Amino acid sequence: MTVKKDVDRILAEKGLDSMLFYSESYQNANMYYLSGFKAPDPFIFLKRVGEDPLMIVNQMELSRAKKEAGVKDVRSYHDYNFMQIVRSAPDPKVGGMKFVASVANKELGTRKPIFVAPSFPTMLGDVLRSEDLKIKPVFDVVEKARETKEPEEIKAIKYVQKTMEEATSKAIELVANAEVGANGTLFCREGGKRKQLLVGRVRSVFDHTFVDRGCVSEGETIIARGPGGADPHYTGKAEDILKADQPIVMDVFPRSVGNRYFSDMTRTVVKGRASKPVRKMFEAVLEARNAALDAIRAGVLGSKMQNLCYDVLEKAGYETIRGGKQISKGYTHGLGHGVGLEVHEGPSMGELAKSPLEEHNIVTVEPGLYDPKIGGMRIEDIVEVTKKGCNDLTKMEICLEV
Ligand SMILES: [Mn+2]
Repeated sequence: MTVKKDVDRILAEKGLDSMLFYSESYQNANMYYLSGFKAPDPFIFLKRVGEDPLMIVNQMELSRAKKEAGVKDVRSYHDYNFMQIVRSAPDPKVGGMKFVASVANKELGTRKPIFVAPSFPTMLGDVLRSEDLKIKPVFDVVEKARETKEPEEIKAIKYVQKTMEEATSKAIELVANAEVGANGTLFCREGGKRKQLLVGRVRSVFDHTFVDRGCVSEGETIIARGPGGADPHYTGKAEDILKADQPIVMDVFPRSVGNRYFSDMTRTVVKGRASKPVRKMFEAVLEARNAALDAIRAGVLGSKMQNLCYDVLEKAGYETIRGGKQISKGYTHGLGHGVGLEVHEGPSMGELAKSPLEEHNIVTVEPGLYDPKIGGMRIEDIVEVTKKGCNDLTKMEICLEV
Protein backbone atom coordinates (compact mmCIF):
# COMPACT_ATOMS: atom_id res chain seq x y z
CA MET A 1 0.00 0.00 0.00
CA THR A 2 1.29 3.43 -0.88
CA VAL A 3 0.09 6.81 0.21
CA LYS A 4 -3.22 7.39 -1.49
CA LYS A 5 -3.13 10.09 -4.13
CA ASP A 6 -6.25 11.70 -2.69
CA VAL A 7 -4.42 12.80 0.47
CA ASP A 8 -2.18 15.17 -1.49
CA ARG A 9 -5.09 16.51 -3.52
CA ILE A 10 -7.20 17.18 -0.42
CA LEU A 11 -4.28 18.83 1.40
CA ALA A 12 -3.63 21.10 -1.56
CA GLU A 13 -7.34 21.97 -1.84
CA LYS A 14 -7.31 23.06 1.78
CA GLY A 15 -4.25 25.21 1.22
CA LEU A 16 -1.95 23.03 3.29
CA ASP A 17 1.49 21.91 2.19
CA SER A 18 2.74 19.44 4.75
CA MET A 19 1.49 16.96 7.31
CA LEU A 20 2.67 15.33 10.52
CA PHE A 21 1.43 12.24 12.34
CA TYR A 22 2.79 10.76 15.55
CA SER A 23 0.84 7.72 16.69
CA GLU A 24 0.63 3.97 17.00
CA SER A 25 -1.32 2.40 14.13
CA TYR A 26 -3.63 -0.26 15.58
CA GLN A 27 -6.12 2.21 17.06
CA ASN A 28 -5.35 5.10 14.76
CA ALA A 29 -6.86 4.16 11.39
CA ASN A 30 -5.39 7.22 9.66
CA MET A 31 -1.89 6.20 10.70
CA TYR A 32 -2.33 2.68 9.38
CA TYR A 33 -3.90 3.97 6.16
CA LEU A 34 -0.99 6.33 5.54
CA SER A 35 1.86 4.07 6.56
CA GLY A 36 0.58 0.58 5.79
CA PHE A 37 2.53 -0.39 8.89
CA LYS A 38 1.10 -2.03 12.00
CA ALA A 39 2.88 -0.91 15.16
CA PRO A 40 1.72 -0.87 18.78
CA ASP A 41 3.99 2.08 19.69
CA PRO A 42 4.00 5.58 18.23
CA PHE A 43 6.14 6.44 15.23
CA ILE A 44 6.47 9.50 13.02
CA PHE A 45 4.94 9.88 9.58
CA LEU A 46 5.39 13.14 7.70
CA LYS A 47 5.27 14.44 4.17
CA ARG A 48 5.07 17.53 2.04
CA VAL A 49 2.48 17.82 -0.74
CA GLY A 50 3.91 16.40 -3.93
CA GLU A 51 6.81 14.69 -2.20
CA ASP A 52 7.33 11.14 -0.96
CA PRO A 53 6.49 10.48 2.67
CA LEU A 54 9.03 9.82 5.38
CA MET A 55 8.63 7.44 8.30
CA ILE A 56 10.80 7.56 11.40
CA VAL A 57 10.57 4.63 13.78
CA ASN A 58 12.34 3.45 16.90
CA GLN A 59 15.40 1.24 16.51
CA MET A 60 13.52 -1.97 17.25
CA GLU A 61 11.00 -1.46 14.42
CA LEU A 62 13.46 -0.27 11.76
CA SER A 63 14.10 -3.51 9.88
CA ARG A 64 10.45 -4.61 10.04
CA ALA A 65 9.23 -1.18 8.92
CA LYS A 66 11.59 -1.28 5.94
CA LYS A 67 10.07 -4.62 4.90
CA GLU A 68 6.42 -4.03 5.71
CA ALA A 69 5.57 -0.35 5.44
CA GLY A 70 4.07 1.18 2.32
CA VAL A 71 6.61 3.99 2.66
CA LYS A 72 10.00 3.73 0.94
CA ASP A 73 11.95 6.21 3.02
CA VAL A 74 12.10 4.72 6.52
CA ARG A 75 14.62 6.05 9.02
CA SER A 76 15.54 5.41 12.62
CA TYR A 77 15.05 7.71 15.63
CA HIS A 78 18.84 7.52 15.98
CA ASP A 79 19.28 9.33 12.67
CA TYR A 80 17.82 12.36 14.50
CA ASN A 81 19.74 12.41 17.79
CA PHE A 82 17.00 10.69 19.77
CA MET A 83 19.04 9.86 22.91
CA GLN A 84 20.60 13.26 23.20
CA ILE A 85 17.32 15.16 22.81
CA VAL A 86 15.41 12.98 25.28
CA ARG A 87 18.25 13.15 27.84
CA SER A 88 18.30 16.92 27.70
CA ALA A 89 14.61 17.14 28.75
CA PRO A 90 13.50 17.09 32.40
CA ASP A 91 11.32 14.03 31.77
CA PRO A 92 11.64 11.28 29.11
CA LYS A 93 8.00 11.68 28.06
CA VAL A 94 8.47 15.40 27.46
CA GLY A 95 11.78 14.51 25.84
CA GLY A 96 9.95 12.19 23.40
CA MET A 97 7.73 15.10 22.38
CA LYS A 98 10.67 17.46 22.04
CA PHE A 99 12.17 14.82 19.78
CA VAL A 100 9.08 14.87 17.52
CA ALA A 101 9.30 18.69 17.46
CA SER A 102 12.96 18.51 16.49
CA VAL A 103 12.22 16.10 13.62
CA ALA A 104 9.31 18.25 12.40
CA ASN A 105 11.51 21.32 12.58
CA LYS A 106 14.25 19.68 10.56
CA GLU A 107 12.00 18.10 7.90
CA LEU A 108 9.10 20.56 7.63
CA GLY A 109 10.34 23.81 9.17
CA THR A 110 8.62 26.49 11.23
CA ARG A 111 7.56 28.81 8.44
CA LYS A 112 4.26 27.30 7.24
CA PRO A 113 1.44 25.61 9.15
CA ILE A 114 1.73 21.84 9.31
CA PHE A 115 -1.50 19.88 8.96
CA VAL A 116 -2.32 17.53 11.84
CA ALA A 117 -5.41 15.34 12.32
CA PRO A 118 -8.19 16.42 14.72
CA SER A 119 -7.13 13.58 17.02
CA PHE A 120 -3.54 14.88 17.29
CA PRO A 121 -2.48 14.77 20.96
CA THR A 122 -3.04 18.14 22.64
CA MET A 123 0.06 17.80 24.77
CA LEU A 124 2.25 17.18 21.77
CA GLY A 125 0.62 20.16 20.07
CA ASP A 126 1.59 22.34 23.03
CA VAL A 127 5.21 21.17 22.83
CA LEU A 128 5.38 21.75 19.06
CA ARG A 129 3.94 25.26 19.43
CA SER A 130 6.35 26.05 22.25
CA GLU A 131 9.13 25.18 19.79
CA ASP A 132 7.76 27.70 17.25
CA LEU A 133 6.17 25.12 14.96
CA LYS A 134 2.82 26.06 13.48
CA ILE A 135 0.32 23.22 13.48
CA LYS A 136 -3.16 23.29 12.05
CA PRO A 137 -5.74 20.62 12.92
CA VAL A 138 -8.22 20.17 10.07
CA PHE A 139 -11.20 17.80 9.71
CA ASP A 140 -11.60 15.42 6.81
CA VAL A 141 -8.21 15.22 5.17
CA VAL A 142 -7.09 11.61 5.61
CA GLU A 143 -10.62 10.62 6.70
CA LYS A 144 -11.94 12.04 3.42
CA ALA A 145 -9.36 10.12 1.38
CA ARG A 146 -10.34 6.95 3.25
CA GLU A 147 -13.98 7.32 2.22
CA THR A 148 -13.17 6.46 -1.40
CA LYS A 149 -12.04 2.86 -1.56
CA GLU A 150 -9.45 1.43 -3.91
CA PRO A 151 -9.94 -2.03 -5.46
CA GLU A 152 -7.77 -3.82 -2.90
CA GLU A 153 -9.71 -2.24 -0.05
CA ILE A 154 -13.01 -3.35 -1.56
CA LYS A 155 -11.59 -6.84 -1.97
CA ALA A 156 -10.65 -6.87 1.72
CA ILE A 157 -14.14 -5.75 2.77
CA LYS A 158 -15.75 -8.37 0.51
CA TYR A 159 -13.73 -11.09 2.21
CA VAL A 160 -14.94 -10.01 5.66
CA GLN A 161 -18.48 -9.77 4.35
CA LYS A 162 -18.33 -13.31 2.97
CA THR A 163 -17.00 -14.64 6.27
CA MET A 164 -19.67 -12.76 8.15
CA GLU A 165 -22.44 -14.18 5.99
CA GLU A 166 -21.15 -17.68 6.59
CA ALA A 167 -21.20 -17.02 10.35
CA THR A 168 -24.67 -15.44 10.21
CA SER A 169 -26.06 -18.44 8.28
CA LYS A 170 -24.70 -20.77 10.97
CA ALA A 171 -26.14 -18.62 13.76
CA ILE A 172 -29.55 -18.41 12.09
CA GLU A 173 -29.48 -22.18 11.52
CA LEU A 174 -28.89 -22.71 15.25
CA VAL A 175 -31.93 -20.55 16.03
CA ALA A 176 -34.05 -22.16 13.31
CA ASN A 177 -33.24 -25.68 14.54
CA ALA A 178 -33.95 -24.85 18.18
CA GLU A 179 -36.77 -26.63 20.01
CA VAL A 180 -39.52 -24.51 21.47
CA GLY A 181 -40.24 -25.21 25.13
CA ALA A 182 -42.57 -23.73 27.73
CA ASN A 183 -43.21 -19.97 27.40
CA GLY A 184 -41.57 -20.05 24.00
CA THR A 185 -38.09 -20.60 25.45
CA LEU A 186 -35.71 -21.96 22.82
CA PHE A 187 -33.57 -25.02 23.53
CA CYS A 188 -30.60 -26.50 21.73
CA ARG A 189 -28.63 -29.75 22.06
CA GLU A 190 -25.11 -29.52 23.34
CA GLY A 191 -23.04 -32.59 24.21
CA GLY A 192 -26.22 -34.68 24.18
CA LYS A 193 -27.87 -32.36 26.70
CA ARG A 194 -30.86 -30.12 26.18
CA LYS A 195 -29.93 -26.55 27.09
CA GLN A 196 -31.63 -23.18 26.92
CA LEU A 197 -30.46 -21.33 23.84
CA LEU A 198 -28.71 -18.24 25.18
CA VAL A 199 -27.38 -15.21 23.35
CA GLY A 200 -23.86 -16.18 24.47
CA ARG A 201 -24.16 -19.50 22.63
CA VAL A 202 -25.16 -17.80 19.37
CA ARG A 203 -22.44 -15.20 19.77
CA SER A 204 -19.93 -17.99 20.19
CA VAL A 205 -20.93 -19.37 16.77
CA PHE A 206 -20.10 -15.99 15.27
CA ASP A 207 -16.80 -15.63 17.12
CA HIS A 208 -15.54 -19.13 16.28
CA THR A 209 -16.33 -18.70 12.60
CA PHE A 210 -14.54 -15.35 12.58
CA VAL A 211 -11.40 -16.75 14.21
CA ASP A 212 -11.32 -19.70 11.78
CA ARG A 213 -11.30 -17.22 8.88
CA GLY A 214 -8.76 -14.72 10.21
CA CYS A 215 -11.38 -12.25 11.40
CA VAL A 216 -12.35 -11.00 14.83
CA SER A 217 -15.28 -9.31 16.48
CA GLU A 218 -13.78 -6.27 18.18
CA GLY A 219 -17.03 -5.10 19.70
CA GLU A 220 -19.71 -7.54 20.78
CA THR A 221 -21.79 -8.93 17.94
CA ILE A 222 -25.28 -7.56 18.58
CA ILE A 223 -27.79 -10.28 19.29
CA ALA A 224 -30.73 -8.38 20.73
CA ARG A 225 -33.94 -10.30 21.25
CA GLY A 226 -37.37 -9.03 22.14
CA PRO A 227 -37.85 -5.63 23.79
CA GLY A 228 -34.07 -5.21 24.42
CA GLY A 229 -33.62 -4.77 20.68
CA ALA A 230 -35.55 -1.48 20.87
CA ASP A 231 -32.22 0.15 21.77
CA PRO A 232 -30.33 -0.01 18.46
CA HIS A 233 -26.96 -0.59 20.17
CA TYR A 234 -28.10 -2.95 22.95
CA THR A 235 -25.65 -5.80 22.34
CA GLY A 236 -27.57 -8.49 24.24
CA LYS A 237 -26.21 -10.10 27.39
CA ALA A 238 -24.65 -13.56 27.15
CA GLU A 239 -27.30 -14.90 29.54
CA ASP A 240 -30.29 -13.49 27.62
CA ILE A 241 -32.62 -16.40 26.78
CA LEU A 242 -33.82 -16.56 23.19
CA LYS A 243 -37.51 -17.10 22.67
CA ALA A 244 -39.81 -18.06 19.82
CA ASP A 245 -42.05 -15.52 18.08
CA GLN A 246 -39.87 -12.50 19.02
CA PRO A 247 -37.61 -10.47 16.73
CA ILE A 248 -33.91 -11.22 17.15
CA VAL A 249 -31.66 -8.48 15.74
CA MET A 250 -28.24 -9.77 14.64
CA ASP A 251 -25.91 -6.88 13.80
CA VAL A 252 -22.53 -8.23 12.81
CA PHE A 253 -19.38 -6.15 12.23
CA PRO A 254 -16.14 -8.15 12.39
CA ARG A 255 -12.80 -7.01 11.02
CA SER A 256 -9.99 -8.82 9.27
CA VAL A 257 -7.07 -9.32 11.64
CA GLY A 258 -4.52 -9.15 8.83
CA ASN A 259 -5.50 -6.09 6.84
CA ARG A 260 -7.75 -4.40 9.43
CA TYR A 261 -10.87 -3.84 7.28
CA PHE A 262 -14.39 -4.18 8.66
CA SER A 263 -17.72 -5.09 7.16
CA ASP A 264 -21.17 -4.57 8.66
CA MET A 265 -24.53 -6.29 8.19
CA THR A 266 -27.77 -6.76 10.11
CA ARG A 267 -30.49 -9.35 9.76
CA THR A 268 -33.54 -9.63 12.00
CA VAL A 269 -35.25 -12.99 12.35
CA VAL A 270 -38.12 -14.54 14.25
CA LYS A 271 -38.05 -18.21 15.18
CA GLY A 272 -41.64 -19.32 14.65
CA ARG A 273 -44.34 -16.82 13.80
CA ALA A 274 -43.94 -13.08 13.63
CA SER A 275 -46.85 -11.17 15.17
CA LYS A 276 -48.82 -8.76 12.99
CA PRO A 277 -47.00 -5.63 14.30
CA VAL A 278 -43.61 -7.30 13.82
CA ARG A 279 -44.46 -8.26 10.26
CA LYS A 280 -45.68 -4.74 9.56
CA MET A 281 -42.39 -3.32 10.90
CA PHE A 282 -40.46 -5.79 8.75
CA GLU A 283 -42.34 -4.84 5.60
CA ALA A 284 -41.87 -1.12 6.21
CA VAL A 285 -38.14 -1.51 6.88
CA LEU A 286 -37.72 -3.70 3.82
CA GLU A 287 -39.54 -1.11 1.70
CA ALA A 288 -37.27 1.64 3.06
CA ARG A 289 -34.20 -0.49 2.35
CA ASN A 290 -35.34 -1.20 -1.22
CA ALA A 291 -36.16 2.46 -1.85
CA ALA A 292 -32.73 3.48 -0.53
CA LEU A 293 -30.92 0.92 -2.68
CA ASP A 294 -32.84 2.17 -5.73
CA ALA A 295 -31.98 5.82 -5.02
CA ILE A 296 -28.36 5.58 -3.93
CA ARG A 297 -25.71 6.66 -6.42
CA ALA A 298 -22.72 8.98 -6.66
CA GLY A 299 -23.78 12.62 -6.35
CA VAL A 300 -26.73 12.10 -4.00
CA LEU A 301 -26.56 13.88 -0.66
CA GLY A 302 -26.56 11.66 2.42
CA SER A 303 -29.30 13.88 3.85
CA LYS A 304 -31.46 13.24 0.81
CA MET A 305 -31.12 9.49 1.37
CA GLN A 306 -32.19 9.94 4.99
CA ASN A 307 -35.18 12.08 3.99
CA LEU A 308 -36.25 9.42 1.51
CA CYS A 309 -36.16 6.87 4.31
CA TYR A 310 -38.19 9.18 6.58
CA ASP A 311 -40.77 9.49 3.79
CA VAL A 312 -41.21 5.73 3.39
CA LEU A 313 -41.42 4.98 7.10
CA GLU A 314 -43.71 7.92 7.91
CA LYS A 315 -46.02 6.88 5.08
CA ALA A 316 -46.15 3.43 6.66
CA GLY A 317 -47.38 5.08 9.88
CA TYR A 318 -44.20 5.29 11.96
CA GLU A 319 -42.60 8.25 13.72
CA THR A 320 -39.12 9.38 12.73
CA ILE A 321 -36.48 11.71 14.14
CA ARG A 322 -36.92 14.12 11.22
CA GLY A 323 -35.95 17.66 12.23
CA GLY A 324 -34.48 16.50 15.53
CA LYS A 325 -37.75 15.21 16.95
CA GLN A 326 -37.38 13.25 20.20
CA ILE A 327 -39.36 10.02 19.86
CA SER A 328 -39.73 6.90 22.01
CA LYS A 329 -40.53 4.54 19.16
CA GLY A 330 -40.13 4.52 15.39
CA TYR A 331 -37.06 5.28 13.26
CA THR A 332 -34.41 6.64 15.60
CA HIS A 333 -31.10 6.80 13.70
CA GLY A 334 -29.34 7.66 10.48
CA LEU A 335 -29.68 5.57 7.34
CA GLY A 336 -26.05 4.55 7.14
CA HIS A 337 -22.36 5.21 7.47
CA GLY A 338 -19.09 4.49 5.71
CA VAL A 339 -17.19 1.31 6.58
CA GLY A 340 -13.48 0.64 6.13
CA LEU A 341 -10.63 0.69 8.63
CA GLU A 342 -13.24 1.83 11.15
CA VAL A 343 -16.68 0.30 11.49
CA HIS A 344 -18.22 3.76 11.56
CA GLU A 345 -16.52 6.27 9.28
CA GLY A 346 -17.56 8.71 6.58
CA PRO A 347 -19.59 9.38 4.60
CA SER A 348 -22.69 9.54 6.73
CA MET A 349 -26.27 9.35 5.56
CA GLY A 350 -27.93 11.34 8.30
CA GLU A 351 -30.10 14.43 8.08
CA LEU A 352 -27.11 16.71 8.71
CA ALA A 353 -24.84 15.13 6.09
CA LYS A 354 -23.75 17.87 3.72
CA SER A 355 -21.54 16.27 1.12
CA PRO A 356 -22.65 14.13 -1.80
CA LEU A 357 -21.84 10.43 -1.94
CA GLU A 358 -18.96 9.55 -4.24
CA GLU A 359 -18.13 6.66 -6.50
CA HIS A 360 -16.42 3.85 -4.53
CA ASN A 361 -17.74 4.95 -1.15
CA ILE A 362 -18.58 1.86 0.87
CA VAL A 363 -21.63 2.57 2.99
CA THR A 364 -24.26 0.73 4.95
CA VAL A 365 -27.96 1.08 4.22
CA GLU A 366 -29.69 0.26 7.46
CA PRO A 367 -33.20 1.49 8.09
CA GLY A 368 -34.75 0.25 11.33
CA LEU A 369 -37.85 0.54 13.48
CA TYR A 370 -37.90 0.27 17.26
CA ASP A 371 -40.67 -0.22 19.79
CA PRO A 372 -39.87 -0.68 23.50
CA LYS A 373 -42.78 -3.15 23.83
CA ILE A 374 -41.80 -5.25 20.81
CA GLY A 375 -38.10 -4.77 20.14
CA GLY A 376 -36.04 -3.85 17.10
CA MET A 377 -36.33 -4.47 13.40
CA ARG A 378 -33.31 -3.57 11.31
CA ILE A 379 -32.03 -4.66 7.91
CA GLU A 380 -28.52 -3.58 6.99
CA ASP A 381 -26.69 -4.14 3.74
CA ILE A 382 -23.26 -2.83 2.80
CA VAL A 383 -22.89 -1.38 -0.70
CA GLU A 384 -20.34 0.18 -2.99
CA VAL A 385 -21.63 3.45 -4.43
CA THR A 386 -21.26 3.61 -8.21
CA LYS A 387 -21.87 6.32 -10.82
CA LYS A 388 -25.33 5.04 -11.64
CA GLY A 389 -26.34 3.22 -8.49
CA CYS A 390 -24.68 0.74 -6.21
CA ASN A 391 -23.10 -2.64 -6.04
CA ASP A 392 -24.59 -4.52 -3.07
CA LEU A 393 -21.75 -6.44 -1.40
CA THR A 394 -24.34 -8.22 0.76
CA LYS A 395 -25.44 -11.51 -0.73
CA MET A 396 -27.26 -12.83 2.32
CA GLU A 397 -30.99 -13.37 1.88
CA ILE A 398 -33.55 -11.46 3.88
CA CYS A 399 -35.99 -13.75 5.59
CA LEU A 400 -38.09 -12.84 8.62
CA GLU A 401 -39.35 -16.18 9.90
CA VAL A 402 -36.90 -19.04 10.33
MN1 LIG B 1 -23.96 -0.31 10.78
